[in-house]
Amino acid sequence: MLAEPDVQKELAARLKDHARALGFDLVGVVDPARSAHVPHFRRWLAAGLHGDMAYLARADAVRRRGDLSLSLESVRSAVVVGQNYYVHAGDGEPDSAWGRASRGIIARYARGRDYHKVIEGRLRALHRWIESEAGSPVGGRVYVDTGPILERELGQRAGFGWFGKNTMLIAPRHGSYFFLGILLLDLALPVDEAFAEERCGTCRRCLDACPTGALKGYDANGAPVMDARLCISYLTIEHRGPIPRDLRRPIGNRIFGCDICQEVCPFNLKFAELTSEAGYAARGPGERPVGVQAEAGSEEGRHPGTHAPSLIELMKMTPDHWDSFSRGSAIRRAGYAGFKRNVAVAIGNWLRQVDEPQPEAIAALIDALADPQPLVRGHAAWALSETSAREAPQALAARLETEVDPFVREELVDALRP
Ligand code: B12
Ligand code: SF4
Ligand code: SF4
Repeated sequence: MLAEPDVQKELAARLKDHARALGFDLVGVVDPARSAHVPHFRRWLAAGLHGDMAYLARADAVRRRGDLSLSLESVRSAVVVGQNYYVHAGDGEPDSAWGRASRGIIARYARGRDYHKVIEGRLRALHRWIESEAGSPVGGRVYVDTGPILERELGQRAGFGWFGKNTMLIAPRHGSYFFLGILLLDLALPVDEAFAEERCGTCRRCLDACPTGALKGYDANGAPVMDARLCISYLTIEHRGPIPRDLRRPIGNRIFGCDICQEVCPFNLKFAELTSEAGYAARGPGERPVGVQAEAGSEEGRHPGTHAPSLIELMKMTPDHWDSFSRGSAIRRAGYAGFKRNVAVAIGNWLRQVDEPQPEAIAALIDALADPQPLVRGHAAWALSETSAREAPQALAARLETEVDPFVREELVDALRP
């Protein structure tokens, strides 16, 4: 008969095999000891670097980040998983919208099915498996970016990798294109060794490539710092209001999220491999993500998909088309107005670069001046001001005559300035 520690060791080994069979690429177990990174997190909040992500700063949520037992009182271990999501256009190019300013770039993590759904379901299956192995109920709780947990710190403690200067957790033989998920358990398991090295060395490619200067390098404690208020991912997904004017141009044609600081990272250039998860693949026009069901009675099929979508078509999306485009996808988080705001900015950045007239794009922007959402109207005004189209000043002036929203008026006045 095996001694108790051997039984636990054997269970942990089988649990890891089972997690891999469920589609996870990385798996480790950590002690639910108090977080060592919470003081850094508090300093980050105190400096206001989280922008308007108020949910991060809630006092109870900050306390829970420091102490996993506030999320599961009886927690005795945490299983940490990582799942590769690397996808590219499939035509041999790393990204088919690179260098095609009339197309939008959607960050890789959001081109297919919403990862929260995929990973949550698998972690629940892992939990059920543990209960069946234990022969009795085991308390457990699942998190995938769905609660106040410092997931990257747990990933580092599980031995996955180190914090790069781009603030990503980087696994030495995988790179950083992986999601994290956590299963808290009321079951003691042998823990893995934390990843103790830092492998960026003198490299600073991500710092140099970030178009907005959001990455600030390591601080005196060895923690990488990001000013999220400048990050394109924050601006195009989390931020609810207008995009600050000076940040609109650097966004280029990135309409949801940003992968630049991962694209330039030598660990991704060398090790990134396509994910085996079919659900994460980009979708063609009108397609739903793999695994997402059609909604009865809803209008399907009227969107350009996530594979280098045409900005003009995105700009013309109605709320119904948006509903079908974003269903079952992480893209939904931006909301209809936020997403169209991003598309308007990208169109402005495209039209600034081209000499040939683009009547369809101009017409879509002029229509957007009458959008019910002030956020969309305001950014459409900015986008028109970035063009040399003859119709633009007339359309802007006409809108100014009837516009009542103060933000949109300000944008219109600014756009009309010579
Ligand atoms: C808020 C958030 C964002 C914000 C802020 C990002 C940031 N860098 O802080 C925004 C909207 C910008 C964002 C963007 C993205 N995100 Co995000 N995001 C989160 C979320 C919900 C919380 C992160 C957080 O608390 N940030 C605050 C900082 C202070 O904490 P931290 O990043 O966890 O880690 C810090 C400390 O641990 C500390 N630290 C590191 N080493 C040391 C050493 C010492 C001694 C000390 C004291 C501290 C210390 O420094 C780290 C960075 O500042 C997590 C999910 C989660 N619950 O953790 C996902 C998460 C971090 N995001 C993820 C992803 C995929 C992205 C994007 C790639 C999406 C995209 N393509 O657009 C980008 C990447 C941008 C980037 N370079 O980070 C993944 C990252 C996976 C990975 N391999 O790292 C996560 C884990 C979601 C998931 N479940 O998979 N995100
Ligand atoms: S995700 Fe983009 S904007 Fe944000 S830090 Fe990385 S390169 Fe900069
Ligand atoms: S690009 Fe260089 S500095 Fe940045 S995370 Fe990758 S290895 Fe580190």
